[in-house]
Amino acid sequence: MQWWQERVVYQIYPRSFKDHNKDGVGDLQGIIEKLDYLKALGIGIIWLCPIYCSPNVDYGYDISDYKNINPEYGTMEDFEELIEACQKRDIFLIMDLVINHTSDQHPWFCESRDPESPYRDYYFWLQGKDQKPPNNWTSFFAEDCWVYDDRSNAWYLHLFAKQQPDLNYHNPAVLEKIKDIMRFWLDKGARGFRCDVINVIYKESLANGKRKLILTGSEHYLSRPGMHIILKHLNREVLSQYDCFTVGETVFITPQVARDLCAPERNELNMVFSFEHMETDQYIVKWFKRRFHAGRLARALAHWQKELDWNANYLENHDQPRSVSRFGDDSPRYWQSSAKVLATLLLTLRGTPFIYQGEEIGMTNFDYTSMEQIRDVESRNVDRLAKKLGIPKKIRWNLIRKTSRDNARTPMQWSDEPEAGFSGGTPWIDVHHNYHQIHVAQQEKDPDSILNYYRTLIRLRANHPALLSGDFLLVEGNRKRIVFERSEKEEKLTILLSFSKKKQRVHRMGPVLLSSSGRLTYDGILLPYEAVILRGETS
Ligand code: ISL
Ligand code: CA
Repeated sequence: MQWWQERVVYQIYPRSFKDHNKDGVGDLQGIIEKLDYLKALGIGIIWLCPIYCSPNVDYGYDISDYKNINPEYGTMEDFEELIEACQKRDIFLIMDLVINHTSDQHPWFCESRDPESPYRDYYFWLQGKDQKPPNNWTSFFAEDCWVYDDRSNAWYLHLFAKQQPDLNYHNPAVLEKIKDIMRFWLDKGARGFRCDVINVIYKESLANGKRKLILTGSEHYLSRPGMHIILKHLNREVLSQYDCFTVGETVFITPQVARDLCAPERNELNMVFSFEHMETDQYIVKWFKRRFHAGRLARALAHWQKELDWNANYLENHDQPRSVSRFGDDSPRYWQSSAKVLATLLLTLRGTPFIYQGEEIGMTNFDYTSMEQIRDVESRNVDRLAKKLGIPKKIRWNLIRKTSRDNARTPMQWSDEPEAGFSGGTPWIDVHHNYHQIHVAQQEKDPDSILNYYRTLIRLRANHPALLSGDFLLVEGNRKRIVFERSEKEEKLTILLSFSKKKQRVHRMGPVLLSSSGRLTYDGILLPYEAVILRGETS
């Protein structure tokens, strides 16, 4: 096995993790402060969301300088100290590689607004017809894909926010710059990259797209052959020279393309994040939620377990609502038990587990009451669009509440001190009021806490070949429970997960390796929201 298969990854959204200098914004020194906490959790890799200079329209995903640290987060010396502090604890660090677009404040883009500039072709500058944009594409963030620029007398393309112009990979100079940036961070000691929306980087054509409810035009840039060529190039020229790994964020990806991207002999990426399981509580698009159904989740997960040899497993990230609020039950009665069920699921699937900050203490969706508290550009755009369509305020708010990316971006709840111990100042985004009940300090003390359960699971995964490298087999997946097996030579484990508020009879036998309720024997009755791992059961 590779080190990136054995280790567990922890994702940090630096802005909301830990504020060291008390200015309300999380920072690199804050992360250093918490490395021992992460070590004790048992993780082996940190994925750091973007920490580069950024005007923060999309909080770091709009980069204005790829080789410097956003002063809000610290300095390059802080970064070097962080790398060293990680190395001391045998923790590897991977960076976020955001190369589909830059910020509109990036010098390349500023220059490119001049039609004569050598940077002109770094982006897509096109003439429209009759005051209309060059094509009919629509963006990921509920707005048009083109902005007209007076100075340039032309339109530029942006698949995300207006302030995130897309880079043009038909221009070889762009790729050279990206290679240089990658080497820069790898030379500083980074051990790889999470590659932002990597399967949209190559625009094969700029022709009109088939009209669709979302992402009109995407057939011209989703997973095109040109993407494979670029990734092979980056791998050959840069990545293969280092002991590092990549995980691609791949939107609307099919298993076939994912297999191609990850096939060792093709030398492109090592793993991908797929989204099918995140869509199991949605109608068509994320803004229309339907009731969660564990059977659908099980089938989506099993589908990818079967199709790929190795998965990047996750239930949360900085773009998604909190899993306990979404797939579990965040009411006081079932909050703890359902969070443990989800923890068991995440840590016992075949693949590399990715834990998102706060997931390990069961943090929940925000309790905000108004749009004023929302910081996310996507949510603001969606609200604006919905308003334009005449959708009443109450319905709009309901939509935002369930789907906003800010659900995952409330400050990490460290203690019940003011501002959840996140900051001594006023946080850039409101803290959840439930921090008095849900916080790290309390869970450190409580042997039955979600946090301590995560620690146990991570240890278990490291010590059981069946969990590390065993085959996966879905036995059962329905509204009430998910049952699957992991097996490797002599060892076979059966994982029973209840998604029900009622007890249920599930006939399985074998000694208990771990149960979320703490019991040591299993009598055929699964308790409400209980997780049980049994030894040696054959199906
Ligand atoms: O956020 C989403 C669902 O809520 C996705 O549509 C998301 O925009 C998509 O997965 C791409 O995400 C990545 O690139 C974006 C950035 O805003 C996200 O934070 C990042 O994870 C643009 O860089
Ligand atoms: Ca700070």
